[in-house]
Amino acid sequence: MSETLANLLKEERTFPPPAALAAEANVTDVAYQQAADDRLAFWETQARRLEWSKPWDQVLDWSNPPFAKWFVGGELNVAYNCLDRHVAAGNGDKVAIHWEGEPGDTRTITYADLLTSVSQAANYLTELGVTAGDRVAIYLPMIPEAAVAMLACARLGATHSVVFGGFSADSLSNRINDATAKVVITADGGYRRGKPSGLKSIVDEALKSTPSVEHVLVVRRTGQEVAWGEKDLWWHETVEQAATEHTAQAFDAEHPLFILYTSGTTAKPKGILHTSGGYLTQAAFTHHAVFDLKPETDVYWCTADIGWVTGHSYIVYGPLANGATQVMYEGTPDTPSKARFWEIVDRYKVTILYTAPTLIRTMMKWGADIPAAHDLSSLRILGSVGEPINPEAWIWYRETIGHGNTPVVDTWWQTETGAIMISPLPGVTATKPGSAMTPLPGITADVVDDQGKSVPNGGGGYLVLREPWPSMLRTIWGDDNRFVETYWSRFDGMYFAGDGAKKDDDGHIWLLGRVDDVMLVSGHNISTTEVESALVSHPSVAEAAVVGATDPTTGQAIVAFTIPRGNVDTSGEAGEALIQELRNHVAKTLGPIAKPRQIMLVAELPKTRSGKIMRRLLRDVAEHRSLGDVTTLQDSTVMDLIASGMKDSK
Ligand code: 6R9
Repeated sequence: MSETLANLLKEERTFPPPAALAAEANVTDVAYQQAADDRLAFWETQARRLEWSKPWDQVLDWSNPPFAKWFVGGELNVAYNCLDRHVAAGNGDKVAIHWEGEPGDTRTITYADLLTSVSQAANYLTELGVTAGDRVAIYLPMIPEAAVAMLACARLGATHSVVFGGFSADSLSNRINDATAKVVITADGGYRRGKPSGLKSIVDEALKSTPSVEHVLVVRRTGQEVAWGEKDLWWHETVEQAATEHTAQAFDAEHPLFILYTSGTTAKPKGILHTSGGYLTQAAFTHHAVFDLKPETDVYWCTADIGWVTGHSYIVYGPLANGATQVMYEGTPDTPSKARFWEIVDRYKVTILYTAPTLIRTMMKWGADIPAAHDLSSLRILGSVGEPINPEAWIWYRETIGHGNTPVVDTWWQTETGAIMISPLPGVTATKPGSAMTPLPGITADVVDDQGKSVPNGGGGYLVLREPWPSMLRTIWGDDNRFVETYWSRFDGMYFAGDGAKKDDDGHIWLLGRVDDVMLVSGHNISTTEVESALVSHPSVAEAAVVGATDPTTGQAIVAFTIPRGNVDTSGEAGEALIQELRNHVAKTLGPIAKPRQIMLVAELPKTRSGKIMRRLLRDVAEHRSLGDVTTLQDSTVMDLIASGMKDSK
């Protein structure tokens, strides 16, 4: 970048940890020192959180970078670590999952129950011929069987590939074929927005072009009519009839655990491969440290879908390895009413909530009176993941949901990193709204310039990771070259995350969005995140997405798509006045260079199923092009709405 990424937004507020929480915190600042003194010894200590059948001979083999091996020679079973050992320790009756379906049905599942179900699934998958190293595709709604299926695969050493329920038949068959999956585990359907959605019908469509699939296991969730073929088997007639005892076998620390596809910007999704020992070590450590999890008393709730990496690491593997009690919810936050989340927090007395900025901003749009009508006093830690959280959304989260004294941990990581990398520690860090703050103990992150040189405090550039970490991706499934190309070729000897970032004057890290999204306006690099945060800091704005559109005079010009808060009048002249006010507000906050050329008031933004704004599609709209690939879009009607609004405003 000619000039560094813009360093425009100044945030002066800081929030130290509550004294009582700090006094009892799982992890203190000593951990940073220990990890700095001897990083590998630090990770060895963390690996001892798990039960290994055979200890490792070497912590890290980095003799063939970027292909890492962690805990070389060690053996363990991932599912055993998530289930059997808790039951063996006398915690079988402890609730693992308080599950709530969207229609209001509930299930309470103890660790012993979960072990039984996973053993049955492992036994039946074995009967179907699934053995260690085989791939199994999982295409399920947010029902307990999703976790059961993943853990049953882990138990057998079969590699799971979870595909978001709701991805198209095409996306599903591409992923099945790339991994040559032998079995697909699905359901007749699931509940979303008050209606049963079909899943089995999409699998049927996908299976027209997936020669590797031998069997389809179908969970009955909605009871809807489904077509039935010779590969199809009902879960309740097979798995639920299988033997309830299963002895887990240990696998090598580097045994493949799962593949998870990220779409990125290119057409062909990347199958990110994670392995066993290092992955589970870091998932368990970070869940313990970042959420300060007290397994005896906490009730933890991560609102992510299991089809996102967040669901893998922070619904299934991290929390269960730590013996947590958690809530799992099937549906959307506005069904049957916009109070659904707060009813759940109140009902189960949730203490730790982990959600995404998109949801926080949606709640802001709906208004503070909805959460205010519920008792949220049980909450003690709030987490955020998936996108940069705008400072105003951060403050709103802390004030409105966290009754003004609950630490907010903004956690930066990726499918590729497997677990949280940059985040405050709730008992240690004095947080700044909008900053992910510092790398966790044992992690070496940095911000570098074009040449790969570390930028000084106050500077901006590219986020990199300098040293391998236990839960790092091991490769892209079937494509080592692409793994090296994508992540390890931009800067010598460093992992390139693809995110822009800056260091503030204290050296704290601020994420600025994907580098592909950075705008170049009259020779200045301006980050989408900073302009979006400036917009969200206006009291009339709930959410904003900003893109650079080609402009004859400035090269690129800023075009903003803005969702007003619920109570704001946007009709006719009032709308026009608001747009002018917002343009001036951005210019005043960030400087005239960042003043948007155009602001559109919209009702929705295009998002992926994991809630990330798809700026690529907005760029297509802003530049009057036909839309690119929309298959990962959560709701495809959104784009028609936005595109027609765009024409009207011209
Ligand atoms: C866990 C997850 C990864 C990308 C990542 C970055 C963005 C995630 C963030 C964040 C700013 C945070 N991202 N967390 N940006 N602050 N706290 O989201 O994985 O779906 O692979 O996405 O998400 O751009 O590179 P994944």
